Amino acid sequence: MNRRTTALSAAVALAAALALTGCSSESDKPKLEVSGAFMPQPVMDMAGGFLTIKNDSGTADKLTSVTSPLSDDVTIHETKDQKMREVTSFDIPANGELKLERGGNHIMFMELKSKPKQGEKVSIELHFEKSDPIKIDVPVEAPNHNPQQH
Ligand SMILES: [Cu+2]
Repeated sequence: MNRRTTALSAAVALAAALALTGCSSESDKPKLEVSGAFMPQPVMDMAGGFLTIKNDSGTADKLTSVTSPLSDDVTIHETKDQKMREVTSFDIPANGELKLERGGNHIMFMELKSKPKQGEKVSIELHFEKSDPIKIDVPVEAPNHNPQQH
């Protein structure tokens, strides 16, 4: 084996080691943090839910469903051209965030079992493609509450 071959095989080994490192960091679990959740006090037997999910990792995830004792019919909706449409999931980009806000993407609660009032809290559980489920208590705000308007 001449010197050149030795250097080459060392380089190949190094590249392989780097590739392995790259792989293992990509299989890290997404780090999700939920903030700013609220539900406007429902006026009929349906309600919307809004929140932000921040992803502090290099791994993208997806919000796939939401469950709650408040309703057996909870879906996730996007709004396009002022019309809402059910979707199967929302992307939570790596090192980014998913925002559910008025006039845009939202959680939809139908056929409410009770009508929560302002000041009360609604328990919901968020389900993801990769992360473990996250359970949070969502405060009920005034029917016209909108944190975007300041
Ligand atoms: Cu909707």
